[in-house]
Amino acid sequence: MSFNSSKPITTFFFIVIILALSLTSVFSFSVDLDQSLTYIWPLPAQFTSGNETLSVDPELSLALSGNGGRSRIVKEAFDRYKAIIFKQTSSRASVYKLLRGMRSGYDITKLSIIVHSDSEELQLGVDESYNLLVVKNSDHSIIGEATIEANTVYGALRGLETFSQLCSFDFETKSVQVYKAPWYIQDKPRFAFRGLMLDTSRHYQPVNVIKEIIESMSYAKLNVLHWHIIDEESFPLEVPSYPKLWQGAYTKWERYTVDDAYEIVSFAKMRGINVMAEVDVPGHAESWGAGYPDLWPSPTCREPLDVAKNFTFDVITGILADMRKIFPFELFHLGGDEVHTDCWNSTPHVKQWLQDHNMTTKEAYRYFVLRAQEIAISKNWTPVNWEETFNAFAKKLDPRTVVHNWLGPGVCPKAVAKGFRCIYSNQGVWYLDHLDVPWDNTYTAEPLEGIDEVSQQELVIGGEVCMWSETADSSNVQQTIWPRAAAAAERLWSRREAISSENITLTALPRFHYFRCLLNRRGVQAAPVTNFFARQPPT
Ligand code: CP6
Repeated sequence: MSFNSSKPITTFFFIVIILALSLTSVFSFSVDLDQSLTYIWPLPAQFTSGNETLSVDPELSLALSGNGGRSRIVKEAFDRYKAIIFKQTSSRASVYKLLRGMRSGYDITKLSIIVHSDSEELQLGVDESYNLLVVKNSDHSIIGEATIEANTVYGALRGLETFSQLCSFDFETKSVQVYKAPWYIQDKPRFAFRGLMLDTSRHYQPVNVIKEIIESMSYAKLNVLHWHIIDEESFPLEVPSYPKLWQGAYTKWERYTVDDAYEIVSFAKMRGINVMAEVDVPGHAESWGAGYPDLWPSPTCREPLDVAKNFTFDVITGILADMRKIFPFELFHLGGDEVHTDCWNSTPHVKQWLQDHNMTTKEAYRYFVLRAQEIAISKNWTPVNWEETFNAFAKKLDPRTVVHNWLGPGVCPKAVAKGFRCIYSNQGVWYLDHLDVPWDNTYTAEPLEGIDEVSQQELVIGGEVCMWSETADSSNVQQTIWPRAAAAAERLWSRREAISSENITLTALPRFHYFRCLLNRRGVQAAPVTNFFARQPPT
């Protein structure tokens, strides 16, 4: 499928950018500290800038063309970004313009967006590349003003985000300016999977809060919301096939209807973000028994789910059938972590079943995981598991399984050596509820650490920061996610050479700080960068 290939954009426009990039001697990945108003986060793959300042018309118009030229996704994104860019511009700007006797005194009055493909399919590896050019509007210029060119609408969204970060409000002229123009930017992500996990079982998160989180993810170019919907503490999701399951919610208000879930998925798609749902079996599922106590091996052994009953797998089949209608993303997370099987052995009917099937509890764990995987695969999903399943029985795991790291940094090198794909989430640095982890540890964590072969590196599809919510609800979730999620976001988007671990106080910290403030300006409750050395006043 063409949208999956990362073939370069081949048009006249592309050639102009290549020329600009190769002719300019300032091909810099480092950032000048004195140019504090044009920071971009995450850093684009390639860019050059100049030393002109351009003004942007608050009535900036959109010229959308190409096969994707009728895309509602792009049009709505343009409107959102326009509101962000001109937030501080007076609604009387056009009056000022008249008073100053200008017809159009602005350097940039139009944003052209060219989208080559009309496919809006959003899957892993979708082409998110874009070219962005911001030059002065002049009668002699063939390619004037601001232009974004992308293969897909999702590339256009990433380009819009970058364009919005180039625009800053100037408090002298009370207008929006682009500093350091002309800009030539060629950008694409380093990893296809750039995730944030949100746990809605330990604390319920209202739908609006989930949407705010998704919106803020798009600012950092994160592209997967891993929705850890259900766990042992609560079962908030409506499952029509087994309508008593959401009796496991904390209260009848702390629930998601099927319509809520649809709304979250479509809200995310409008921002180029996939939703990977998780049903964590068999170890994190006690709440399922509130509605269906038969899923518990016994009233005193409520977890792991009863491996001895077909009913358990009927319920999993029903849940996955209902969820398949909501979640179109090809990856589906089946958990599989922290399975403590002791009480299977001390429950008479389970013990009998183990004997009848000649299984140890470890083998029964494997049997459970593989049977759940088969259900997901039969629904055309690719299963993802936390790393314990790989650690316990790599040889028996379906080779399509994506191994999700969390226990320290070690498993991805082992998994990719065996041909599995892997997602990096080392808990020591990428678990956001570990508040004592300084931002630079999050930033310098490297998903490809310990993997030298290129063919194996390619199996690491990306990484994910995790927001476990034992200690976070809607009152503090955003300030726990941000700013450290942004540190991981740059690691996952930008070229490894461009964001080396050396000198980050010079190359990353000022931009990181600036991005944190940008989040605040956009209404995201991002916490201060705590281990920031003395903040320099702007000069
Ligand atoms: N819940 C589930 C959790 C954790 C995991 N799975 C977890 C374990 C240790 C830490 C943080 C979170 N709360 N379902 C592990 C993947 Cl330190």
